[in-house]
Amino acid sequence: SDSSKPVYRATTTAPVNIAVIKYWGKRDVTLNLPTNPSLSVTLSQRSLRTLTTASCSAKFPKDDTLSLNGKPQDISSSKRTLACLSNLRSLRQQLEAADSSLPKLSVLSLRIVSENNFPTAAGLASSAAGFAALVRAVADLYQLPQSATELSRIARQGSGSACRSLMGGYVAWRSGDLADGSDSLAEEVAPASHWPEMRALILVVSAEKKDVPSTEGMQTTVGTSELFARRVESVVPERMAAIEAAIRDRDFPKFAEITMRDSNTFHATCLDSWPPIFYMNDVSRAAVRLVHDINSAVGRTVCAYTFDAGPNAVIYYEEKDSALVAGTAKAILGSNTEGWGGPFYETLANVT
Ligand code: 2P0
Repeated sequence: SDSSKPVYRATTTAPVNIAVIKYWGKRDVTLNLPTNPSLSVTLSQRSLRTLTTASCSAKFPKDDTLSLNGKPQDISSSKRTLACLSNLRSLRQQLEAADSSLPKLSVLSLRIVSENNFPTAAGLASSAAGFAALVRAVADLYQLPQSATELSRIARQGSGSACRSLMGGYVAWRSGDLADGSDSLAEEVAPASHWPEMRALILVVSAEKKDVPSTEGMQTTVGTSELFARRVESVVPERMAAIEAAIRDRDFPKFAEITMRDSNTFHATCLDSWPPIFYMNDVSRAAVRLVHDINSAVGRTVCAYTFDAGPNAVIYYEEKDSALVAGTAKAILGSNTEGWGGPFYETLANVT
């Protein structure tokens, strides 16, 4: 009877992360192995997050199910979701094989229910928080002993950037050398508490779905951009070392310059792709000019922009400059810019 078939359940949240050294390019599309390392700041779960509940039971229908924002998703056509679930099931099977007193959860079908509190697929890193939450929820349900870094290997197969959302603070994704991806992992460079003054303001220029999906855009860039090779060979390795030092020293001007330059280099390789790819628009460019204008008017670097695969701006600044940066950005962009989609999110980067 159904009463002898318990429902096991775990609920978790995962935050969005915003890269300051961008992941763009895969050396292996199936395993999501990147052409270069990347580094991100994890945002506060209080503002942007995915909430996921994973449950399993012998009562459930035979096939695993996943719903996102109330809409059922077709898991069987998502190789990435299947890869994550099969990796997690094997880890659970290992536990069950070693301890026969454990319930055999690995043979039960899963029901995963996920909800974002921000626009999906609008260049707001929804896949990062989504797959990180999925992996964390099932790992918790299965009571897996693996560390966040070990789980990042699984989340990476869901979406590359998801591997960086399993940790707080400043997180590096080491690209790794091995063909099987076992050394392509995320690690915390510094905890949130190391630099708690960091803030991020998200300027939502458009909540529409983006034009060119990341995977497709990356492949076009890898295959056609001449600037891209130099980015991978020398530009990113030097910037990774420099930004890790800036984070260690809490050197905001240095952190800011590297962040802005890497966003610009990433979008330059997009423009250099054939056919060219555009993610930034006129409103994005107005935000770039505003950040440079604020910095030059103040006479020191108080804010830094970065843009992902979409037009939305993320502006990093320190708490002490909050009124100056967030106040000015809202006053100018919020009221005067045509095509402004809003809303703004001010988020404590870093405090989870
Ligand atoms: C990043 N982006 O580092 C970069 C910067 C967009 C621009 O990671 O194909 O959704 O799932 O591995 O992770 C967006 O790419 O791509 C991304 P997949 P993902 O955050």
